[in-house]
Amino acid sequence: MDQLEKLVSQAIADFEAARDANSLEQAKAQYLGKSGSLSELLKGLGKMEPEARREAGAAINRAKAAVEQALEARRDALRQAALEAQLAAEALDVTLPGRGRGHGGLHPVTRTLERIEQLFASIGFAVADGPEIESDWYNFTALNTPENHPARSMHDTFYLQDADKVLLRTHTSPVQVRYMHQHVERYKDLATMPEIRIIAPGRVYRVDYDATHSPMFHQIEGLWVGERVSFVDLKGVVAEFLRRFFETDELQLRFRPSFFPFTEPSAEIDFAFMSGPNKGKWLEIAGCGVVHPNVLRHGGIDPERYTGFAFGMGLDRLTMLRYGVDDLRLFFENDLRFLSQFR
Ligand code: 2NM
Repeated sequence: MDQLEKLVSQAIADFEAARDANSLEQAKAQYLGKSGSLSELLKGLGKMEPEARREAGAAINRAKAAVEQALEARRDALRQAALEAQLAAEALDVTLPGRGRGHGGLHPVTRTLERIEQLFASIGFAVADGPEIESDWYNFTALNTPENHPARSMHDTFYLQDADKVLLRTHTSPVQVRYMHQHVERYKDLATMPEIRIIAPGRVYRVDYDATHSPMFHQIEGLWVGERVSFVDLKGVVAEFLRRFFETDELQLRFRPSFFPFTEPSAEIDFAFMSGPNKGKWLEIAGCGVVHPNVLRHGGIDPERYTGFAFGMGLDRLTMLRYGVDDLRLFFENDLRFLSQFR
């Protein structure tokens, strides 16, 4: 059975030569397939004498088992090699540094807002808010703004379509009137009513767009109502606020007479640094005044007994001054190259 031994070693050699599963299966067919050499030998047994057939059959079956075993061994070897190749190709270098996750941060306007809220909280002001979609009554009428005032025109205000005199608020003053109502409602006995000291920050909307105006911007307004509140208190609060906001006592303040429908008298507040790069340059910072009796009345407060002052500032503008930003639009473009500088 020299022939069988040759066949087995040839099979083993062919299997070894197979470089992948596909060629191995092809090599297998030559020996174990339907018309493979071993199958042909087994078919030939039928023509033999019984004695010779038994012997030959046993020998062929041994050879077949040897070939099958070699095949299985080669299959295992190829599988293992394929797995190793895959592992090598997909290897991760666990010692590489991580890519990290970008850090978020508060928007510069939010940072300024939080700072201002803390600052006013420390001198007894609560924070109040209200709807950005306002009625014509709260936004204008309650604030003593007459029908023919330019602020009421389509040109300056975003009115909502198909809604009866509903608009995007043009200032946060409506919040102050709403708050007065709530306050009076809560403390029915006006004799023991505590003073109102609030700031009302938030988004406001006007038809305007250039480097220093955005159709949406942020305002912060303050209101102090009590039995003997006057312009003197207003000056004190504003001066204290500016000194603490800009972290310097080297500030000059100037109140320029002005006009607002909701305050009388009214003023514009300018300030100038007495040192530093902007030394001596007057910068407009706020509008203010003593709350008009009609506004107190609309808020449910007796103007014969109570007085108050109010002021309003642009939060975006305060942020520009604080961080030295020269274009307001940068705050609303959400460009991370800009925003990430404030983290
Ligand atoms: C300003 C300027 C002057 C103001 C008035 C009121 C209210 F509701 F009490 F009447 N709130 N804010 C006011 C006064 C706002 O912004 C430039």
